[in-house]
Amino acid sequence: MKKNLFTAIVGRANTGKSTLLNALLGEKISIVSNKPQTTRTKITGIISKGETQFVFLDTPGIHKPQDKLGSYMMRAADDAVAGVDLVLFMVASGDRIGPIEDGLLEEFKKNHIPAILIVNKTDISTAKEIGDTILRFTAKFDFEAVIPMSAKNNDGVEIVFEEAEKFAVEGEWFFPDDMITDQPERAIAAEFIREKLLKGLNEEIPHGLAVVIEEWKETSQLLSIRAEIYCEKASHKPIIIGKNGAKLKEVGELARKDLESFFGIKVYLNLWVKVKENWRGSSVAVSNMGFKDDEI
Ligand SMILES: Nc1nc2c(ncn2[C@@H]2O[C@H](COP(=O)(O)OP(=O)(O)OP(=O)(O)O)[C@@H](O)[C@H]2O)c(=O)[nH]1
Ligand SMILES: [Mg+2]
Repeated sequence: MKKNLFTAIVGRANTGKSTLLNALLGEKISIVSNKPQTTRTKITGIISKGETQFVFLDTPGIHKPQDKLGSYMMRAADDAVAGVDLVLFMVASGDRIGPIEDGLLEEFKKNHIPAILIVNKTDISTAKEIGDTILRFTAKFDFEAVIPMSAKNNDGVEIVFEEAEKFAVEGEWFFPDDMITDQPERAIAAEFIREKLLKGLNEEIPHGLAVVIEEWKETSQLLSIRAEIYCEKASHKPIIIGKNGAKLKEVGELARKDLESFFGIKVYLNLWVKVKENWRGSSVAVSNMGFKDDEI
């Protein structure tokens, strides 16, 4: 008998939600960085195992939106939570309950959504800290299960499948059994490039970056991609390009390797940097960058 399960992974920024999605999939589909608010939209990971098709939805970390992009991100997270069979509520060991966590737990209660508490980053935490974190959160909400884990070290990930499967519902699968995501190829490519930029640049610049794929040509031997990197300030452009183009070259090399391994074909990557002042504050610009509500 076939079963399926829709699960959203939610929590504040930087707790390790995307790392978990990738660990569940055994493949990198959702980009990861040490900067908060890395994930900007809902990312689907599909795993078909035995009788069950698991559909995990990685979501943008919950935060108080400061601009139109932030509002879009929070709508994407809300939208992912609505209608799922189960929520994986992720905190990092040592986290306290703030307004963000309170708000989410209230939402689960109000909508009667079962939730599993995931306490991540146990590899950098003491047993006492892990225990205290569990006590703090379980005192606030009646979780279906508690899973301490290190998503980064792939430790505890199998238990997520075991616990989540209990909430699977009988029914046909929604996706072909070899499909791992419903993200369009271009969106995946743009994200892989953005990840390398996030890693290579510090603080102020990454939040104002967007990557748009302008050209995509594929032959049997070569995938040729032209992408435009948008930043918000003219002063950011030379930093992204680097001395004699060194930074952009480094980003391009790293992204190309990831793209080649993901798409299984040789990739030619052509990157351009453009300035679009304050695009995150404009609904039209946010939508033009590919963040369209009808796509959530
Ligand atoms: N030590 C440790 N670090 C982790 C673990 N899981 C994730 N990280 C790190 O935490 C940072 C954030 O990880 P992400 O997976 O991008 O977090 P996220 O919750 O998706 O973040 P947003 O998309 O910004 O909401 C990265 O530097 C990860 O490498 C873990 O189990 N242990
Ligand atoms: Mg993320």
